[in-house]
This record gives sequence, structure tokens and C-alpha cells, in this order.
Amino acid sequence: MKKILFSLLFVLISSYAVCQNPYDLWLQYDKIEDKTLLDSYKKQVSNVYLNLNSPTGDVIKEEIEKSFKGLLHIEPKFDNKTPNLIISTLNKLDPSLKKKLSKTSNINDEGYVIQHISEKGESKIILSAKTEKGLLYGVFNFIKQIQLHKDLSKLTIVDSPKIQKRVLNHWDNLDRSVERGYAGFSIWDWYLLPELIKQEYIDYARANASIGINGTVLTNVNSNALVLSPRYIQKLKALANVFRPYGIQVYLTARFSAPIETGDLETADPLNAEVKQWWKDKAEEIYTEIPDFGGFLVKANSEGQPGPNNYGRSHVDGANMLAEAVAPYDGIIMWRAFVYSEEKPEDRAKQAYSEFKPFDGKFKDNVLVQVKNGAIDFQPREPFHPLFGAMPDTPLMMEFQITQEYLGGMSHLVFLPKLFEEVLEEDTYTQGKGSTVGKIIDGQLSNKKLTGMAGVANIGTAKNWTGHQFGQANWYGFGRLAWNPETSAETIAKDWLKMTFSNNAEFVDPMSKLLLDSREAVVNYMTPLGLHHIMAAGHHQGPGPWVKDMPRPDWTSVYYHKADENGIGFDRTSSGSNALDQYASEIQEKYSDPATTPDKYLLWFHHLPWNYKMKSGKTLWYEITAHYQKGVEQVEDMQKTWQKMQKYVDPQVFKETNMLLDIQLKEAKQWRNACLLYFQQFSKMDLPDLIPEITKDLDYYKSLETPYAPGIRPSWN
Ligand code: GCW
Repeated sequence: MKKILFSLLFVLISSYAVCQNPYDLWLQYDKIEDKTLLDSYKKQVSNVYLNLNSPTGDVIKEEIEKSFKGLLHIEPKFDNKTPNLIISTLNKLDPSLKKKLSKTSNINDEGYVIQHISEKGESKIILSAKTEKGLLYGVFNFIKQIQLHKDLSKLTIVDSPKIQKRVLNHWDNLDRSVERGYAGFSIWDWYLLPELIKQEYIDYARANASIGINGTVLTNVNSNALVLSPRYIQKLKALANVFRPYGIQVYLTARFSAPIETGDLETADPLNAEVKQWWKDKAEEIYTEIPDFGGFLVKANSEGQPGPNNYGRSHVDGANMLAEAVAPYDGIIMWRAFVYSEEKPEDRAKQAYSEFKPFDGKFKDNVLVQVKNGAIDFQPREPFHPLFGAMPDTPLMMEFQITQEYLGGMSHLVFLPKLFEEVLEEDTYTQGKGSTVGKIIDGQLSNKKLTGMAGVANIGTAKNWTGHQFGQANWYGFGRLAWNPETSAETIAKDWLKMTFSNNAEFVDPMSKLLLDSREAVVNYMTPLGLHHIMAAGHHQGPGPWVKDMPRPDWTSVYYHKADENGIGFDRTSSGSNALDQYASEIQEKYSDPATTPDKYLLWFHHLPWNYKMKSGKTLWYEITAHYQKGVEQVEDMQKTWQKMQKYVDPQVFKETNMLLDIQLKEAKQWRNACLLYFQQFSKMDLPDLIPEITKDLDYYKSLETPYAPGIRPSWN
């Protein structure tokens, strides 16, 4: 009896000991429990020298106060006489201290140096940079070192962002619905702007600054011209003023037909003088209100959006016209290459390359061509987009999707940095071995000054911002990879877990494995072995390999899996659509033969018989079934791991994540059962024993509906 009471008491105490507020994201500043470490930190950073008199200076001061109060339970003394933490831009730093800093020449305008020195026997930490923005990034990194329980006495950090434009894309509509959003409504309350500045706008800016994000596109790429109207420019200005001290520029999506819709012009032809003037006037109007406005992101002649092709003009004509309008203000244009037309019989995966490659070197210097990581559309796994490496004279910007349109919305735990890392490490061979996608977008291979990475945000009005608490790891990870595309997914996983939950290895080790395995799990139970685009129509949530009646064939599933009695998969070799021809010869050689094609891309490039002998010696059918089953088992393993993490996690987060993992398991089984029953119609082969008995038939899975599924514009009827 005493023993039961004691263990009950222990659970109670331990669960209440952990109080993380999910709203605070990875900026959890709970008191350092390790007394020795705590005391050493207190001694090293109690007196802070900070010589900034600016909005960014205020942000830095506030962050130092907030973090030192939380993590160290001290009120930092801002002291100019005997500081032990010196925060100053290089041009104002005491020359004797400056001399002690190494490699300051290696940092760029957004970079910083953090260095521990001994000065007259006293230990000091210098945090310096060329600009206040660099200092802000340096301060967040310094605080992270404390959150990660690092030894400050050995600190020498010299760090700069490898990519210039690190931008979130919000697919947010003016009615506050979010296209492919799964975390509630848009956080931008346009109706109450410019007057009402909500705390979450400030906290949004702080969170992004802490991971080095320096740009945000506030509106959907399926754009609304109204956002360019004077009324909305005032609302935008209010947000720009909030974001500026955090080093974040605002951008808008420009609807190409805006001169007609809001400008009363007859045309939006980019070579028409009136249209050119209209955009020049519009740019002047915006920059008068927002001097550091970033520029425009444009989706043109894509999925029905208006564009220059409507006037027989090219994407170059359209982009360069807008580029001219914003150039006087150092503005940029991010022009999306997400184009595919059902009128063209050509394989959808080939179209963007066919359309854009001929434009290489024709865009103005302030134009970035924004390319999705793969040639179809943010699938659980896609080979890298063939445009990467194919336009050496054009700055290409990577577009990743952080919101999980095709990876289970917000109910599936999927650690996306693993996907992002895979893409960035892919070798395009376009400038010889080692020509990775990462080196193409960070300018190493193209010595392009203008570089960029965009992430389609997973942020909404949900209390924890992302709906699923682990969705925060994807926002965090995007920021880390945009800052440095060579950061490992493992480092990101461990840092995020320690900053958000606990440094305890008993938590960090199993949980980082869970995160790093989660991406392969979702590929296994949704689209294994190179399968792609077999999800439900419209809302894209759940399986739909049977989808064949859509307004256009390239929106169906049968267009991609091509399953029939002869086999399954999309032949993209020379005997098929020859999309492979758009890749370097090294890749063509390897992928043109199924025997040398990596299994993960097999059915992306090949149509193979169900009894095709795989590298494992098993049949293709068997391997398909085994992957689906593996995916389900991986989710079961995630549940088992999470079960053991209760004492490290806020009780509410523990409970909710448990429930979400239950949903993920249910839906993983639904994917397995629906896809195997559907493909079995063609394979006519038995399900191997490793597949548990499926008690429902295919019609049951076809009959499942999800009315009002999130992510597509709700119809208010
Ligand atoms: O991913 C697809 C989505 C659309 C999206 C489009 C795009 C914003 O299904 O919702 O539109 O691509 O990237 O433009």
C-alpha cells in the first residue's frame, strides 16, 4: 500500500515538474536543473555590455532578459564597466577585444562571431557582428548554447547564413482560410489591421528571427489583387513595422492580372507600356509606405492563374517587367516554375524543365526562379527537380513544403528535415560529381549573389501554431537548413528536442531516432518504391489510388501509378516519357536500368511486372506489400517510444500526441489496406502472411469520405 502511494506521488510530482508551453515553440527557457552548470553560467554571463540604441537593440535586450530570467533565474545587469558578456557590432567593439576575435573577416552582413576569451585572467564572452541583425542572430545562437547545456568556456562560433533569402510562404487567403493549412485559420487578422497589432505577430517575428528566417510572403500564391490596394498596403505596413526589428522583410504575391482587376486597365500584357507603368507606380506606392518591402512572389500561368502567356508573352517577359518595377528599391521577384498544362500530352514531370530551361540567363538579376524540390508536387518522396543544375545562369530558389499537404496534414508526425536533407544532398552531376542541389541553391556552384530558399508554412491560429506539436520541428528545421543547407537532420532533431523538451539523453536519443525514422515510415505506408500522387482527390488526405475521373488526367492517380495486369509504375526512361533525359548522363545511366535504379525511385522511372525480381530476391508485389506493412509497424514503434516519454513532456502535449499517433496508426493502416486491395486487383497475387487479415473490402475504402477536410477552401453552405 505504502509502495503504491509512493509511486503515485512520484508520477504526480514528475508530471507536474515538466511545464512546457507549446506556444513558446523551441524558445522554452525553463530553469537549468543541473546546479553546477547553472552556477557556471551565472558566473559567465551575469554582466552584459550592450551598446545598441535601436529597435533591434531593444529586441536583443528583451531576449537576453527573458532567457536569463528563465534559464538562469538571474536578472542580467547591463553594465559597461566590468562586463563578462560583450555584445557589440565590430565597428564599435573595443579594438583590444576585436584583436582577440578570430576570422571576423569570414562573416557576411548577417553573420556573427561568438568567442570566449581570457582577459587579464578574467573570462569574457564576446558576441560581435557587422550589423545589428547579425548580433540578433548571434544572441539567439548564444542562448541556444545555454539551452543545449554547452560549455561556454570553449566557445568559438563563426557563423553566417549560406543563403540570402530565407523565406516563409504563407498560402493564406484574405478571408483567413489557409490553402493546404492544417493548423486553424490564418494568423493575419486583416480585418483588424492596421490598428490591432496582436502579440502573436511579435512572437511570430521572434520565432523566425531565432532560426534566421528573414522574409515572409503573407498571402497565397493563388493570389488576390485586392492585397495590392491602398487599404491593404496600410495593413501590410503595420506588419512590416512589427517584423523589421527582427530582420524580417515582407513580400506579397502579385496577381498578374491586377492592372485589370484593381487598375481598370484593359490588359495585363507585360510588354504594354501602360501595364509597365502601372506596376512601376504600384511599386512606388508600396515602397513609399514600406521602404524595405522585399518584392513579389508570382504564380503565373499555373493551375489557372493569370500570366504573360495569356498575351503570348513568355515567363521571362512577365518576370522582367515586374523586376524592372521593383529594382529601383532593391526589390526582388520570386517567379515560380510550377507550371504544367493538361493541354500538353508531355509527362507532367517534364513540363517545367521544358518550359524554363530555354530561359536560362534571360531573367534580370533581381529575379529568382522558384522551383519545387521535385517535378510533381511535394510528394512523400520525389527525385530532385531536373531544373536544379540545368539553368547555370539563373538563380534558382528552392521551394519546400512545410505544411503536410501530401504527408498526412497535421495528424501525422513526420520530421521533414530528413526529406529536405535528402533533396539537398542529391548529386545533380551537372558540374561533375558533388554538384549537389544544396550547392546549386546556395550559389557555391553558380557564384550567384542572389540565393534563396522558400518554405510553404504550416502555421495557423492553433494554440501551438502548427496543430501537431511536432510540426514545430519542421518549421524549425526549415529555418536551420535555409541558414545552412549542409546542417544534418540529426543535429536539427537533437537541437529541437533539447530546446523544446529536455536535454536528458534518455529522452533525446530515442526521440531523435523516432523523428529521423518518421519520414521513411510515411513513405512506406503511403507511396513506397517510387510510387507517387495516389492520394484522395481535392483535399489530398488519405489514400485514393483509384482516382481516375478528374477535370484533368494529371490530377488523377492512375496517371501516375499506371497499374494494370502487366505491372505498375511510370516508365520515364527512353522507352516511356523519357523524363530521365532531363537529368545528367550519370543519372541517366544509373536510372535507365531498373536493376541499378535505387528502390526508392524504382516505380518513379519504371513500369515493372508484378513478379519482377527485386534486389532482395523477392517479387515486386511482395516488396510493395512489405513496405506498406513496414510503415504501419514503424508507426507502432513510434507509439511505443512515445509511451516512455511521459515524464519529460508537458502532460497535455503527451496526451494530445498520443491521440494523434493513434490517428496516424489508423490512417497508416487505411493506406496499407486500401492500396494493397486496389493494386491486388491487377497483380492477382495473394497478400503474403506478413499482412494482417484485412477485414474490409475495397469498396469500403473507396466509400470513406472526409467532408470539410482541412486545407481546401471551406464552402460555407
Ligand atoms: O500543391 C499544389 C496544391 C495547391 C497549390 C499548388 C501550388 C497554392 O494542391 O493547393 O496552390 O500546388 O503550389 O501552387
